[in-house]
Amino acid sequence: MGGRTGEWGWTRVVAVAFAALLLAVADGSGGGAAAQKPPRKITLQAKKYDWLPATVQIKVGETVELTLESLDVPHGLLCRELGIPATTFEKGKPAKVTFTAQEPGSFRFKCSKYCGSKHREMIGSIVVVP
Ligand SMILES: [Cu+2]
Repeated sequence: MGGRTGEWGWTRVVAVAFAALLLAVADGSGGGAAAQKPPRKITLQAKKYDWLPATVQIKVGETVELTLESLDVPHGLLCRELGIPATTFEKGKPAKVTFTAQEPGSFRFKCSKYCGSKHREMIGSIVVVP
């Protein structure tokens, strides 16, 4: 008897999992259509002790793909307010980060990889306009 109950329970688990899978697939195709708009690509270069450009302007809701290039030593990008984790990159080995700004404002980002005496002054900003 106990075994039978167990079998039934298993069948239900499978049925629920299958239903969840169908829902996930349905959701995925819908989201895919919405996400088809390609991200805006911006190249951000770093050199001791500047960001080029120092200010990046984007729009709320816009998905942006930043390509991070170093012109000299290894640097890093960090912008907690926009959810960009510390990402290091070096000359000849660019890194990419993708993010979507959810609200307008001016957000400062900094170098997250010690690169010399004025490392702390290596600050730029991402301006998100409505
Ligand atoms: Cu740096």
